[in-house]
Amino acid sequence: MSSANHKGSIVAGFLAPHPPHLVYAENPPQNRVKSEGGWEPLRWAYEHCRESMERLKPEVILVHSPHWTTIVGHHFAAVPELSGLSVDPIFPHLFQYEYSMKVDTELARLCYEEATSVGLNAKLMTNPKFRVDYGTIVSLHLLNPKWDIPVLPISANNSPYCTSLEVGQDQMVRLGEATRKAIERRGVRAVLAASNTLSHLHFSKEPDPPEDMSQEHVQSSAQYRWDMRVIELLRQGKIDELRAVLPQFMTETFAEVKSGALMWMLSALGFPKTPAKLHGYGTVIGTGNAVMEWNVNEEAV
Ligand code: 2X7
Ligand code: FE2
Repeated sequence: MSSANHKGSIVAGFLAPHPPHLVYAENPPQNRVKSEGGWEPLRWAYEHCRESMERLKPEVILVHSPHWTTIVGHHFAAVPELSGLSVDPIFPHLFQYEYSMKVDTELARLCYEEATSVGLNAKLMTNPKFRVDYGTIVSLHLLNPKWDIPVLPISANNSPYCTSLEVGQDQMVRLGEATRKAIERRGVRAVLAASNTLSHLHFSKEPDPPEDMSQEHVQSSAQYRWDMRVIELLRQGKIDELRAVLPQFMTETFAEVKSGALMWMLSALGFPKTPAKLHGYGTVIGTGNAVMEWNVNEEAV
């Protein structure tokens, strides 16, 4: 790992959605339940991310997941190794994953320091028996199935749900800035994973079997059009326009980005006006999932 005397940097950011179906469909040894495949276009999109990860050689992956919800404050995992069985509460028949991950606890401490210094309520999560949520695991697995890079899971404080969209998103902007400063102080090459689906209205009845791709389709044309609009803005680097329409997008499509990961990542990247790469888009039980990448610091490779 780089020395703390050397200034660290964010080498890439990924929009890395976490439907458990994608891990289920891949049949990795860690997942106790097996499938006949499915959702290939999205899984191929993640193959491009895996190639980027090989090239970028990050020393840590930070992931912000909406399924680690914390009521008071933004939490940073600060246990050197976390392992156990993670079961998706909604799709236990698809996701029963035996995980084992090394955590960059020093980076957690620096993130905590930086977050509290800008007035955010933050906490270090030090419970060694903590059960890691499926959102964190799915995004991390899909980006790096070898699990050979330390990680830093970050919780989703539910301020956008119990205060207002504006307060919630403002907190994510500050959390992103704090995260960037912590990475610089830590002296590591970091990748950020925003673990978010876009439009989030989904089917109320699951196909049988779940991987029957003849049943997979967009939930509504309006949702699809919203997803395309958001993706196009990101592809063109029109970040100011994106920020202006995000509240309406969140409200009209129940977009999972409301929980803050996308805003956190864009803020940490300095709201890049460079075009994002779209690796792929696809639906999972009707929700809209875009796999995207920002290389804002390519010269650091
Ligand atoms: O958590 C999720 C999700 N965000 C999208 C689709 C399907 C399942 O779980
Ligand atoms: Fe989700």
